[in-house]
Amino acid sequence: MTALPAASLPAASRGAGDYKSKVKPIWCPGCGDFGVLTAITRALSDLGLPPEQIAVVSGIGCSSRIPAYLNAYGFHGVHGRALPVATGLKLSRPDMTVLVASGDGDGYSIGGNHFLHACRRNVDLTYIVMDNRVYGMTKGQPSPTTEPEWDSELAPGGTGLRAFNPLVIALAAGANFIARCFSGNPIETAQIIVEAVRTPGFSFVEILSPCITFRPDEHEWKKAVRQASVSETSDPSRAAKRLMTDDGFNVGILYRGDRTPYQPRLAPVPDALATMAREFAV
Ligand SMILES: Cc1ncc(C[n+]2csc(CCOP(=O)(O)OP(=O)(O)O)c2C)c(N)n1
Ligand code: SF4
Repeated sequence: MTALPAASLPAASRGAGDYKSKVKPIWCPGCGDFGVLTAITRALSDLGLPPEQIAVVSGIGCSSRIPAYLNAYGFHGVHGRALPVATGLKLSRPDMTVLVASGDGDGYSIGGNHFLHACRRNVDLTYIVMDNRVYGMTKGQPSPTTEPEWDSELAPGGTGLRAFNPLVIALAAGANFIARCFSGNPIETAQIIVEAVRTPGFSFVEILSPCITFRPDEHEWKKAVRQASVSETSDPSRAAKRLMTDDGFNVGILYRGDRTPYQPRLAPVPDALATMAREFAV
């Protein structure tokens, strides 16, 4: 858990910089995750949320370091387990805005099962996955979104395995908001994160975020990404068709539904627990 957020300024005087912590990122210079950090801080400033009302939960990976760089509550947890932690937090503290940060290895491989059930449960969370199609932190193994033919020292000749499409999976499993962004466009990404947070239910934001160290070929992404030529839809069958025929580089909000978020009524806290909570309150 990272430190308590710094004391709040009045909403009007809070800029994006006020959502950055004093911890300096140790990402490789040029890593796409810098753009994601910029986009998140800008989105939080646009939303005008007090830092003490925000929690950012992550797993393990270069991308999952992001809570430490934000001025908000943070939980840098266990590999692949960010979503269950965030789900518990949101259900017990519905007043908090909860963001979840992950990578394609953390979120789709070891955490893949939690991804399906988080979409299905539709708890009011914003799930940001920094997809670089590789395990960056552990030095370049292929992930579930790596192209089958990607040739590398650790997978000579490529894996030959079909890459999965996280957006289609999210749609089929019940996510209420689905978008794709590019870390090289932090302003547009911030606008989409704002929409994701404002849309009730489980919002999934896939951000193409190059790993310039183990996938230097991803420098080319800036030429490949384009604004989706069609506007968002609330029709799941139209969204599915678009996503199945998409080359993976259309950015924008692709789907927004109107499912009611899952938020069971909280049971009253038993006396003994309430006493303990008072004793340990900070
Ligand atoms: C239980 C467990 N298994 C494996 C690891 C090793 N490990 C750490 S990060 C990581 C992959 C991270 O990849 P990704 O989520 O794509 O993040 P990136 O570093 O690319 O941002 C792995 C396999 C671990 N920390 N814990
Ligand atoms: S290894 Fe890749 S993902 Fe990790 S910090 Fe470096 S560029 Fe970013």
